[in-house]
Amino acid sequence: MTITLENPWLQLIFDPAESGSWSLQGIQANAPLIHQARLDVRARRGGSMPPWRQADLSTPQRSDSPHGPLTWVDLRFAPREDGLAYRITFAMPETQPFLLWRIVVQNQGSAPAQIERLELLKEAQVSFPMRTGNASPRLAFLSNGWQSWSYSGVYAANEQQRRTRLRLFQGPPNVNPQTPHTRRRGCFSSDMFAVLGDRTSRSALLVGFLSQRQHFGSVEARLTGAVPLLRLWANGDNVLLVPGAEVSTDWACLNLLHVDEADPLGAYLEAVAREHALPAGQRLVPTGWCSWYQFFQNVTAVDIRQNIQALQEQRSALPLDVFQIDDGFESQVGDWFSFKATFPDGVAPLAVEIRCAGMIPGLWLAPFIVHPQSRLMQEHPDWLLRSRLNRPVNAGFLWNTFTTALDMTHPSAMAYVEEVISTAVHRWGFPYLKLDFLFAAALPGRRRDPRQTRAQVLRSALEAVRRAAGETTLLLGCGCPLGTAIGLVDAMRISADVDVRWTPAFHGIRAFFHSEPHMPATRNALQNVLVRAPLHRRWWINDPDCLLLRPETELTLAELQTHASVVALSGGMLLLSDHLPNLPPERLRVAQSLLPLIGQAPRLIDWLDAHTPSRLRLDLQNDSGCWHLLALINWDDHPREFELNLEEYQLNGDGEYHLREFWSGLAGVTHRGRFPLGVLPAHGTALLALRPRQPDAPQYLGSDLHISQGLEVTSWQQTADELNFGVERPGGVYGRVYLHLPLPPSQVQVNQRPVQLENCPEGYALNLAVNGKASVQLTWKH
Ligand code: 9PG
Repeated sequence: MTITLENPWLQLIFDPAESGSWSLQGIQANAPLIHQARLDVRARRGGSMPPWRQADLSTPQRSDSPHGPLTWVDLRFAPREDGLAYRITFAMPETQPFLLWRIVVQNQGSAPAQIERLELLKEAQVSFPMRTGNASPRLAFLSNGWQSWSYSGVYAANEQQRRTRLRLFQGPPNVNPQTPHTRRRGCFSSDMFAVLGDRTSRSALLVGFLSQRQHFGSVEARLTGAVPLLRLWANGDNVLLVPGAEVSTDWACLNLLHVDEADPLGAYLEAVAREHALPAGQRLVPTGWCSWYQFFQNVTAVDIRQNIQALQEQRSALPLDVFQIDDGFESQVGDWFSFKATFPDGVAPLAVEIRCAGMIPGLWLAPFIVHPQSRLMQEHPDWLLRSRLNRPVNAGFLWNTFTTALDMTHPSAMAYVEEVISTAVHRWGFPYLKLDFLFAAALPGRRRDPRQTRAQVLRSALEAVRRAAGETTLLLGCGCPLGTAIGLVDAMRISADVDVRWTPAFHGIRAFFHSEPHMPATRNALQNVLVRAPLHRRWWINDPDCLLLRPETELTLAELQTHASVVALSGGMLLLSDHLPNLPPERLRVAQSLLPLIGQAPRLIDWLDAHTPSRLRLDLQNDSGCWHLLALINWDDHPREFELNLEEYQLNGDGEYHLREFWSGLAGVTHRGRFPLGVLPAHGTALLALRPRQPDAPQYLGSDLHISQGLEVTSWQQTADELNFGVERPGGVYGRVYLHLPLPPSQVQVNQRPVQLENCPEGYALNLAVNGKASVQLTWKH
């Protein structure tokens, strides 16, 4: 007897009496097909999956869930020879375009079992519809990295996955050891979720987990053969399942999507948010200053004070919310209660000063990682996470040494971490914590409690951190395996560190490190900021890391403009990290032009077509009208000529648009949906505001005041003989706004003083002195 579960998007078919495999078919045209999908539980010295015909099958039932009503069936299997009995549940939501399923395993035997992997797709075949006239599908795979810094990006089927050549150094922090990273062409892996898509038919499927509370999830794709193969499994970590105990995987999810829809990952990302019962109304996206990328570990209390003072004095010009002290105040990573000589009074007095300067005090802590020279290491060897050889585990080569980690199942280690967190928040006065190197809690090793998976250990450690910090403290995760922190942190670093360089280097050596995918480098940071932009405001607030503005970096002006454009359009936080007393006004102006933050994530138009998205689109509106903010990024290492093609942004090219580029001031009107942009420098960006041309009405065309070229307009009122509008931006600056006016006005006033309009190719330009605000009035005599 065949069983089917169905919703308007999908049909699940399996025949328990037959093969023990299932298939999933899209109901809408052009959908891919998943077939020969099997499940399995891999245990050490374990048995194998019994035939499905021995399963006890429930009749389909309906129930409510966070994902709306769903229909589900259970298959219950009698215990196999190793005592493991399991239940597989398939659930089909009625109003969501995906299938959910999970495996629950119970040890009904008399001996403990060790679970290696819970395979939710042991090996499934995928086929994409062929478009007539097209040869083979052109497959692409979106890989999500394990933690904040781990490379995320899209690969074409004939490529090799990017991986570190420094396994011993970069592996422990950045790579989930249970997610294979091979050099074989066409073999790709991903953490928590992945997308396999076809660039020809524009259809794709997402597989992944709705949470990472129980296990880390891995995805693998083999695109080498005639039929693409997909695997999805929960990392069992060989933990003990004692007699009588039960373990369930997080829900696996399979979602069919269309590559060119406005929000292709939205259905999945929002399901994940619902699964964690995240509140819908989210906090504002914070702005701030961070000490790391200017001072690194050499930071002193004097540096901190100089920058607090600079921000206090420039409050109106640079209104940042958070002032965050980064790594370098503690006497050693791990020894959080003693300070370096350069912080003679610790950090509590600085928190007071930050508050007095009108900002929120923020502090960096790395609660789970341990420096080998710390007292913590000497005094509490029993708190350390150890390898099978009983040596402290390698947590990676950081701060020029091999580091190690705490065993967070050790109650005393956990108590220490809780004390550190609660002291920082409640005694030192920091309501904002950047919690770094969080992967350290989830490294493989022998733990005091051998029953907990690495994901469970990290989750309970983060829960303890949240309890110690209190509900209202803003927690920013960093170096953190992503899924496990959802619902426990307010914000998350989603990228590698930025750097004063575009590509990675180490002690001045560039060539060898050039292709390192997870190392600090502005290129590596921007890669993940874009690929992971859709997570913003769904799972947390995205932190794209600091924007470095000082001229002393090795970054070109074009690279700085790309960095600023990507940070602004990503919608995430804005953090600065320059010594502010030395920052030249023209560089400060770049930061000012990003305030207030846009706050909303862009569409990544070519997300499945390019390694790094190069075409971003935001649709904005306010009193001045609706406009499109488009970015076109030249990721090439050499200058290149570009032409804007509106079709490539899914915009209708029939009408005419006013266009203005923010960085260069290039302006004009599109012709048949196109506009020549000239040569973009290597790593440069064209950032365009486009407004549909309305020849008969006054129109705002843009300005050099705000990167969005429109959000600076706070009011816009128009009558037959008058136009009044206001602009706002921090600080006192001179700016230029551009207008289209069907008739020249008889009078123009700025802040009630008469001024002159200038003619310019796109219409009229108006010079403005803005001191926080300016109001503009144009009048016409009829
Ligand atoms: C403080 C820094 C900053 C930074 C964090 C984190 O691969 N690595 O060698 C590597 C070193 C440092 C690092 C990330 C990776 O930076 O992201 O913002 O807080 O720690 O030590």
